[in-house]
Amino acid sequence: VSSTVYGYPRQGPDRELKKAIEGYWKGRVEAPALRETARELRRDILRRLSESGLSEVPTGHFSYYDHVLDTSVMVGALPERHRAAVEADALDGYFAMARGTQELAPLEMTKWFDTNYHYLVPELGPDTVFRADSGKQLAELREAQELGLTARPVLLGPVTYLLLAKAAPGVAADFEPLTLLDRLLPVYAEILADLRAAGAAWVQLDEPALVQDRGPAELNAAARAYRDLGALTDRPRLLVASYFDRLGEALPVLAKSPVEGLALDFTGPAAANLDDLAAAGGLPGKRLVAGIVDGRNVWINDHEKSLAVLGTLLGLAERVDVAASCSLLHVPLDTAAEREIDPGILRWLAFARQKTAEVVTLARGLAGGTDAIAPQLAANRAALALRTGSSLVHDPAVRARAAAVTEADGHRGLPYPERAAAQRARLGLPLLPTTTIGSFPQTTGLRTARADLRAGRIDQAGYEERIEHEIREVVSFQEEAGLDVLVHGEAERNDMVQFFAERLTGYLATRHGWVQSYGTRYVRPPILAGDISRPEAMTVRWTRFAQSLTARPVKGMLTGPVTMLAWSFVRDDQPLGDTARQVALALRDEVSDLEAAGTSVIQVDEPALRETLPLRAGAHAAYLDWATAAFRLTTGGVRPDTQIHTHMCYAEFGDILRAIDELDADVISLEAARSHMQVAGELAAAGYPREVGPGVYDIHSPRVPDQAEVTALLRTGLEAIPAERLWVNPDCGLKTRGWPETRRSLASLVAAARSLRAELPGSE
Ligand code: THG
Ligand code: ZN
Repeated sequence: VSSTVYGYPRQGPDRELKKAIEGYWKGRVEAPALRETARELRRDILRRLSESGLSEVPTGHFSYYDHVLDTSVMVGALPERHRAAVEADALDGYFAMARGTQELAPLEMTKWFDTNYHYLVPELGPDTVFRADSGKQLAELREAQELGLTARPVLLGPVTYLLLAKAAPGVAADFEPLTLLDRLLPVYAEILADLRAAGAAWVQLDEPALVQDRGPAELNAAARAYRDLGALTDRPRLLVASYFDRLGEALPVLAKSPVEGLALDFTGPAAANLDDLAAAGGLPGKRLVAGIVDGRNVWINDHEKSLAVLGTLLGLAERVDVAASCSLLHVPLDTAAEREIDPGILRWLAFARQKTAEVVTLARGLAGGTDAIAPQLAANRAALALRTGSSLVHDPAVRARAAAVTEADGHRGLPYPERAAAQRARLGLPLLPTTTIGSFPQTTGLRTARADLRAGRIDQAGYEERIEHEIREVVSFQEEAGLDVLVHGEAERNDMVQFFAERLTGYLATRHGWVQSYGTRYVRPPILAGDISRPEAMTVRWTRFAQSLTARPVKGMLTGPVTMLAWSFVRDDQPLGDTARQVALALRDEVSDLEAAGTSVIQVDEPALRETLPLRAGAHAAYLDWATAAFRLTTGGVRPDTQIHTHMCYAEFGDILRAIDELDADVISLEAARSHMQVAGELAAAGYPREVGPGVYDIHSPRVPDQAEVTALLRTGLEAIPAERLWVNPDCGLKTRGWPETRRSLASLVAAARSLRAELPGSE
């Protein structure tokens, strides 16, 4: 029984990789120094994995930015526009594809399945010519071999690579990348031959796209791909890996293929793989790698349960090995770095380093019986008991309150048309009211103030003075700019999830728990550890302060329950819907306190509502039910004349239009500028009856729109949404932007709204 993992956090204990890459971009680090930092970090990972007793280490999973982009490089699928840059300098060309340049747009970025990692979307077309470039894979394999380790190169598989791709600019949008499979397979064949020549006994091909609902054409492509690759004579043994859900219809396809091994996920919803595998007659003659340690959450494994599953699997394959369910990229590095979390609690948490040790223990237990791992089993049992018995986990008052929630709690007192009339009377806004999404530029001064407070260089009073000053500036700027509904700017917030997590009981925050979000950007997802309650109001103080400075309405700003779950590590000991309900009740109290403090407009952001949609359509309805119920529980208790806003980023709303309607928010703002208001049309076509603010400029770029451009977008918006229900706002929050472009962009926005208002009937 061997033990392995598929990937490991790349950034280093102190995010050395981020610092080296960003230093390189700024010209402060030379290319050789960056390469050396990366090499050292890879060597550290290999040493650490082998010291933990892992029998087979993965290679090739390292990345300067993203492993899907690395795959595009490996198969030579570079966008035409970047080819010259790549030929001039491979590293600079690579970063040009990832981030763009003054002249050239980068590749599009999107979510890696239902995780919080983002990958760069391959751009393909009928003219794409693939060409094998095994260089990176070979170099990383050699590094492991030089340390004397048994290494297994990990590659993104050809089917998933094509399924993640989209039509390149200028190619018909209905082009199907999967039609390129026959051209791509010979390139994989060449790379496999190179890896075998270099001494790789096994190569892993990751095919997570096969855990999604796939039709006959796609399943056929998978069958063909692995029949053809399996038929090659000059190749290593092949391990086809799936993760994030059950393999379903693709399981018999891969089981019948000539590949020597399958890696399956046996955690969460993917635990269904066990029954599916038994029903399919197992994997006779094949190697099964069992992903039994959850690779994307932070709880310790239940060893006795896992050994029972592994024991059953022994009868279903020729050989069974133990692994984490997916790459450990999605969890932080090491719990030992968390000095501020109670040591008793740390014992029930496992980050990448601890998960690797769990995999090794389970492999030993499977091979040698429970006697072989008696001390580890005892420690595991004790730690699990600590968690079950913890007072952080169980709060009877929270449970009682959640159990007493009624259907009526999730419904506003009056239907939307009557609420809208009451809100119109209370707020007295003009047609096409202008507002922003919530955050204003987070200046280095603000970040320094937060760091100074932490380090004790300034005291709480000094910090609050700094925040007050910032809010005064932001409010007076918005008044001068002529915005109608103001915000306080969120100067006091670091991250829109972390800020609330730090103020709610039952949540744990980490100091060093960085997880890659995209490229050199990281987040520290907080941990939903126990029953959630709110000891005191979280946002009222600064909202009230901002409101005291102006006669115009200031929006209260909250992060919604679905996003709080999506960007945290969630409990695995109760259904997600139960956790969402507890978070919703805490937020409901905040909404109520804001309302009592005189706030007339309250925004509850749900940018993650779409991105958390389950991978398989069969699970969508249940998810959307608890998700919309949690939002309505958060907002359902307010008076009819309190206006509830929500905001969502990202533009693919097609799958969730019904859910957006069921939120019953009075106003929704959405990302729309890059798609030229397309979502306004989609919402209107779906009969959406309430107010909409399709973003009129893209805040992800420093580009400043002029008044004519905003006016044109608003006219498009007005074709879909009547003026009485159309709001004017940017695409998203402004915290990543600078002040100069923010001033000019908002000036265009207000000027466009005013000039259009003057044209509309019923305006004075
Ligand atoms: N908060 C959280 N999760 C998220 C987002 C968020 N997931 C999805 C999306 N937004 C990811 N986007 C980003 C954007 C910027 C950064 C990270 C994720 C970022 N991070 C800083 C860095 O790496 O330097 C660190 C920020 C910090 O100090 O906390 O800039 O908004 N939870
Ligand atoms: Zn947004």
